[in-house]
This record gives sequence, structure tokens and C-alpha cells, in this order.
Amino acid sequence: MKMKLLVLTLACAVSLPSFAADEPVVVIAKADVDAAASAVAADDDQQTEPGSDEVTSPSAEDLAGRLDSITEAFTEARNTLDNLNRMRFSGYIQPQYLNDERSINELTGVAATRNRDQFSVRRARIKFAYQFSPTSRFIFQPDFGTGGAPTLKDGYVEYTEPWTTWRNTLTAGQFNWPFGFEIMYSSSSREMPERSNVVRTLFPGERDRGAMLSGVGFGERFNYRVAVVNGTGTAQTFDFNKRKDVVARVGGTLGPLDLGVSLYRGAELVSLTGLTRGREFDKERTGIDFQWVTPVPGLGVRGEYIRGVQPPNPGVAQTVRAADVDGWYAYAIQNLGTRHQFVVRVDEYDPNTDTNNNATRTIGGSYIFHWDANSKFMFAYEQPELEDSDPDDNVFTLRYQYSF
Ligand SMILES: [Ca+2]
Ligand SMILES: [Ca+2]
Ligand SMILES: [Ca+2]
Repeated sequence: MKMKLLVLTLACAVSLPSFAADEPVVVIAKADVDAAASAVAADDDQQTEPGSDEVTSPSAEDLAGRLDSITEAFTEARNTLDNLNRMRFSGYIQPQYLNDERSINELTGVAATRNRDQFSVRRARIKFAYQFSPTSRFIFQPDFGTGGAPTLKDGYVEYTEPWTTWRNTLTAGQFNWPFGFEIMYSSSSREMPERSNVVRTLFPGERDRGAMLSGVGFGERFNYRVAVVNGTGTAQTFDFNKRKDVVARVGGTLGPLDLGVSLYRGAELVSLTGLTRGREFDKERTGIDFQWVTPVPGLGVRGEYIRGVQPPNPGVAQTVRAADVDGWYAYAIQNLGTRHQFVVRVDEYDPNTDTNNNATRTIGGSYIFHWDANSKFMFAYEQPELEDSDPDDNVFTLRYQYSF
């Protein structure tokens, strides 16, 4: 009985550290257990010398057999643990209350109602990542928030080459358009409830399907992403035209300043009055973005400017042309300690730079209180106004977020 205990203790002592450590330890652990087993067996031999007549004392073979099965069990547990270790789960949920000046009581069905004052779950996402080796990765992220049925947000595989320090990676599937900063910045980290007007308008849904090449170089001071995508985003299940769009961003870091230049070139098929099969329009965006950690303690500033050519909305007359559009945003984020964030954001979107008084400028701000490492409260207010008027469309959002 004592022997068994000793063997178990030994096996545990040998295996435990290997649970915490990485890959190859399992072999060493097993070898150690084997060594311990033979030592115990040798010890046992000496004890069962003539004269000692214990009836129940297990034989060396017995012990070795038991040890083998223990080792086997541990190896199995170890393999399971390895498998779990390759899997990463993260997620967040955003319950919120929204108050919008545009709200009107209306009983014409959920989709048609013009009341926007309500409680909702804005986003409820779980992200699964599985990484078998450093050279390949699987990402899957559905969203169960607003919108009824769950939708796929991220769904892609990554292959990273092991030969250079650039970590050149091929991504295939559904992923964020590699353009600017705000598109790729996670909604769980963003300091305002929604992305700025210009980004929401020109990149609805923020994602598309395609293939992307990306990498980092020069001591991580330079990064690039180039993608070929459908161009239809994720609201549609397929691409309406044969042409594929190209989108790219190159970025650089100069100490506390990050800079990026982005490009999008493509074509969209739009159905027009009397031409339902559609006509192709140029779809172009060019952008610059920066993120700066200022010398003022806790103060960060970021901004982005995008200009482009936007195809008309479906169903308009055949004489309508694509419009020159532009927009920008600027954030100032002041952190006070680890719990308080004060944020101001100004953004503007002009749906036609050749027409006057049609741009919308939104001034917004938020206060974020970090309850603990996982949860935070956001109080945000936004006031959009046109160049020559200020409609009643201000929005107050109270949002709680729990993430892990
Ligand atoms: Ca296309
Ligand atoms: Ca204008
Ligand atoms: Ca307003």
C-alpha cells in the first residue's frame, strides 16, 4: 500500500509541472516515471528477501503494470490538455439602453417601428481560435446580438510562413477589410458605442470574403495587408459581379506615432430604374490614419481621413452618377488612472463633395468606468448636425460590457 502511494506521489510530482509547461515535457515526464518505477522495483526486490513473508505485498511486475497504466492515463490527460491548450475562447456581451430623439411610437411591426428607445443586446460574441502549430490558425466568431438570427462575423484560416522574420500570413475566408484603423479596431475596445459615420457608410459591416496577404517587418515598425475580396461585404450571400475588389493598407510606427495609408479599388453592380440587371460603378476609397500617444499623461489622439467614389443607391434613375465623397473623424481619449476614460469624438461625412450643405458633422463624447478587468460601463452622447440645420436626432447610449 505504501509503495502504491509512493509511486502515485512520484508520478504526480513528475507530471504536475508538465501540465503547466509546454509541449515536449511529456516525454521527459514519462521517462522520469519509468525511472522511478525501476527504482521502486529494485527497492521492492531487496525488501522481499528471504525471511520476509508479507502475503499482500505486490510483486515488481504488478507495480510495473500499475505504473504503466498510470503513465498511460497521464499521457492521455496530457494529450487532452494539449488539445485544449491549442483552443482559445474569448467573448463579450453588450447589453444597452438607447435613447434617440428620432423615436416615434408606432405599431407597424418590429422591423418598421420608428421607436428606437429601447433595451437591447448590441453585440454578443464568442470567438474560437484553434492553433495546432505556429504556422496555421483557425478563427470563428459568430454574433448573437441585435439582428435576430446569429450571423458570422469572422470565419477564416491563416497560414504563416516559418522561413522569414516577416511572418507573412495568408488569410482566407471572411475577415475585416484591411483599411484604416477603425474598421479593424475591436468593438469591445472602441471608446464610442459605434464606429464613425464615414466608416459605417463606406464600409458597412466592416467585413468581406476573400484572401489576404499580410506581414510585419523592420523590427515590427512596418506592416502591410493586401486583400482581394468580393466587394459585396457580408450583407449579401454572394458577389453580383465577376470583378473582385482590391483593398490594402501599409502602416508604420515612429515611436509614439502610428501612421497608415489605405487604398480600395473596385466596382459595384447597381440596379437602376429600367435596368434591373444593373450597371457597374467605380467604388474607390483612399485613406490616411494616425494614432498618437501624446506626451500628456494618459492622453491618446487618433484620426482618419477617407475620400472616395461611391456608387449610387439601387433603384435610382439611369442618369445618376457615382458621387465623390469624403469624411473624417478625430478622437481624444483621456485616461485617468486605470478606471476612468473621458472621450471626445468629432466626425464628418459628406455624401457629395460637389453639393453644398449636405455633410453631417457629429460631436460626441463618452465616459467609461471600468468596474473590473472584465466589465465596464459606458455613458455616451452624440449630436449629429447638418451644415445648415440641426435635426432632432441626438442619441444617448448607456452600455454595459462584460468581456473575457
Ligand atoms: Ca465584386
Ligand atoms: Ca457636400
Ligand atoms: Ca442633431
